[in-house]
Amino acid sequence: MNSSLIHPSKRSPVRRLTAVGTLLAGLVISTIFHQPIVRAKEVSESSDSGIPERISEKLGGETTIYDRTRHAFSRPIPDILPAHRTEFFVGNSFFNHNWVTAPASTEARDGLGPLYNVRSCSGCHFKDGRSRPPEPGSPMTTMLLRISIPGIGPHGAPIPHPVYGDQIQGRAVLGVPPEADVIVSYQSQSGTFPDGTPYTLRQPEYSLENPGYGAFTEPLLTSPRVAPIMIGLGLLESVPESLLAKNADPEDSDEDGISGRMNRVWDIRKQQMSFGRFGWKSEQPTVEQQVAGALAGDIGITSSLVTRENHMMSQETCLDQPSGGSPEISDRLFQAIVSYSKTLAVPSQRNAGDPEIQRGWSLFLNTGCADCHLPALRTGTSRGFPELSNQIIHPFTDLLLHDMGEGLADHRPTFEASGKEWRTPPLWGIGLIQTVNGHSFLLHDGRAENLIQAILWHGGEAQSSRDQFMAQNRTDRNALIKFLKSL
Ligand code: HEC
Ligand code: HEC
Ligand SMILES: [Ca+2]
Ligand SMILES: [Ca+2]
Ligand SMILES: [Ca+2]
Repeated sequence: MNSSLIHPSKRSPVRRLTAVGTLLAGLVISTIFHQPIVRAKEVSESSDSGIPERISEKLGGETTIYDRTRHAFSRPIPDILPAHRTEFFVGNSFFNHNWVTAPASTEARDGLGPLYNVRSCSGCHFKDGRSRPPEPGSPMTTMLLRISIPGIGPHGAPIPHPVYGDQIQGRAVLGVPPEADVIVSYQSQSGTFPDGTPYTLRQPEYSLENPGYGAFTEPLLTSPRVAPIMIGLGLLESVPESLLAKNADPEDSDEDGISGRMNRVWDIRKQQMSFGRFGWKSEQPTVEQQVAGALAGDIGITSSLVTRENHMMSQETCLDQPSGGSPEISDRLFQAIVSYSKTLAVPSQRNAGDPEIQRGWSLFLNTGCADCHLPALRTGTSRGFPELSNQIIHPFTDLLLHDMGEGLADHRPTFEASGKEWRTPPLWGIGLIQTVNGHSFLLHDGRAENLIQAILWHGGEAQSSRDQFMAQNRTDRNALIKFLKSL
């Protein structure tokens, strides 16, 4: 990391927030919360993107909402511009509604498939939240399997499989064979913490069954991915590239074992390579391109940005299917979904004054978690979205790629991300997934059944951090987990 940053392990222990000793219940509106807020000035004085001693419970800056219910990920940012509010409601409607086969009387919503995964965005991002892996033995529906063949394609992109393309679509419109069922099975491994507490981990294995277009040619590269939470994406898009670049240390020149690299990916709008921010390997440069990719790849809806249907020329039955228009989604609706995806608010941290949570936060810093899960960033001037501009945010990500070791590797390079590298995922909202989505599965493929398992899978650059977590006593581990659950 950049040497101007204060390394957490070199700092004095985090000060207790004496004024905030009370346990807080219900909606957090009390003025004592103004106590721990890191003011913009403080962050800029300590370091641009550095590690503050305290974080505000307003994880999304002034765009934070106070909601800890099942709707916590579905709220627009407060003070949203009226024009964006309109787009938010239109976008919300199209995010949740099912696309139908063309031609249909509801012309604005037809064009589904011919190949698709699910019929709506919310089919995976249920309640704007996070999807879960399928039960062992059942076909994958709400997550997806990216595929490719070995080699490097144009601009460094993976090379699509000649028949099945770059993703398995397990469903298709009537008369068209679906591509395949992706089935997961798990192998359990167990071990014990140094203090004797037992744990188990499960390593997933995937198989492709019922192929609709002939056997899969080997070797096939695969990468399973669950759908992440939709909150705060406009904020993450607004963090200046220069700020993120400061945290990159591709050659690990400060020798702290952590490199952190930027992915450079193809930007369709700009027709040039751009910094990748979105997706588990940072393979999309903008929310807009991610949305266009999802429309085409996951639902089979073409847009002005991704004009091609998701099937390959060799999938002949697909070629005869009626189209829902050219493109299938109008620019107005497409932009409404993009705007919606940028303006979903981040919920506040809960119970920030709880002493155990504060201790967990200090352990988070001292265990090296914050080296990658960066606690504070600042957005720049967001073009077209003044309401997202100049915010101090606490996403707990550096948006950079890290080698996470063999255990998590997918061995499928994507642009500059190697088969072992993953983008640090934001941790805001992580403690509300159970409430909103009713499960606790974590990591890119949902293999971790809870927070502890997610940490234990950390390897590579995060190995030492993981080992420090393991070596903690149970009380400390619980405090750290409680802190994560407060996010
Ligand atoms: C089949 C499941 C599925 C559907 C349907 C789906 N997504 Fe996603 N979404 C994902 C997955 C998986 C990722 C992570 C992608 C990756 O790692 O490449 C993702 C990532 C995203 C991201 C980036 C989030 C981040 O933190 O990087 C956005 C934005 C997004 N989806 C929007 C949408 C929109 C809008 C739709 C509907 C047009 C949609 N998605 C439909 C599974 C889905
Ligand atoms: C070297 C960088 C790095 C360090 C250090 C690190 N992490 Fe992570 N963390 C990541 C990456 C990258 C992932 C995503 C891995 C994946 O999904 O395969 C991740 C995933 C997670 C997840 C799951 C998030 C999700 O949305 O599924 C949690 C929770 C987490 N880390 C917590 C921690 C904690 C707690 C620590 C300190 C003990 C820590 N991390 C240290 C990089 C890091
Ligand atoms: Ca279509
Ligand atoms: Ca395909
Ligand atoms: Ca380093």
